[in-house]
Amino acid sequence: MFKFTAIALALVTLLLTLEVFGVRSTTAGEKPWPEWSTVTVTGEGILFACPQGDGELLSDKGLTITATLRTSLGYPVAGFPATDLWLIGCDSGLVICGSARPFEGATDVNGRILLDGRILASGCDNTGVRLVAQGITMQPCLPIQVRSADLKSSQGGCPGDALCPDGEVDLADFSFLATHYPSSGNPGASYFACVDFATPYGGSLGLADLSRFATHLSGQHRCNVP
Ligand SMILES: [Ca+2]
Ligand SMILES: [Ca+2]
Repeated sequence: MFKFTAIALALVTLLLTLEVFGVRSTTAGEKPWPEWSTVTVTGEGILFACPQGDGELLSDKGLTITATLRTSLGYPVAGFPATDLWLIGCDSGLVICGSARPFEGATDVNGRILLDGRILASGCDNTGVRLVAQGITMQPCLPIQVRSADLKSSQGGCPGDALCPDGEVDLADFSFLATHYPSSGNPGASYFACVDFATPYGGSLGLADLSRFATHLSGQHRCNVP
């Protein structure tokens, strides 16, 4: 009897210690809480995206996102699947392709995960991106600008530099790029950052921007994820 009581007391003490030091892993179904979770990135950069999913990787630009997810009580969310994580534009400029999920793996016992992947998106957002975990938007806005090859629609469209992507890289997108591409027929083309798809960035568009776009136009790239 004494032995049983001693073991029970030891177990209770151990559990209390784990609770106090926050090493308890959560049970399945607990949600990450933005105020206790952290999201960081190794730097800043500009990422080219395509709704088909063959844009640039974060790591192509030397970027890795580290997320540490914790519950409303501050406990780590272990085993949280990366398929429940995705990025949105901080200024709502990106249209994410269906239920596309760019990341793989799961959080470790500390609720931590390193993220690399491509963004399956249309649109453009030069203000940055935020991580979303099971529909819950995390903070802060990370300094990663995203520019997709799909910015305009061939069905109806929209005027000037307004963006109205339709999920497909098509001639409407090419026509829009051409309005900002300097040429003998368009020497005074104005710079527009959302079509500046490749290095060097800034100043005016160049062959690298046109070439990158062209490979996605010729392949008839579109959002195929329902
Ligand atoms: Ca389009
Ligand atoms: Ca460029």
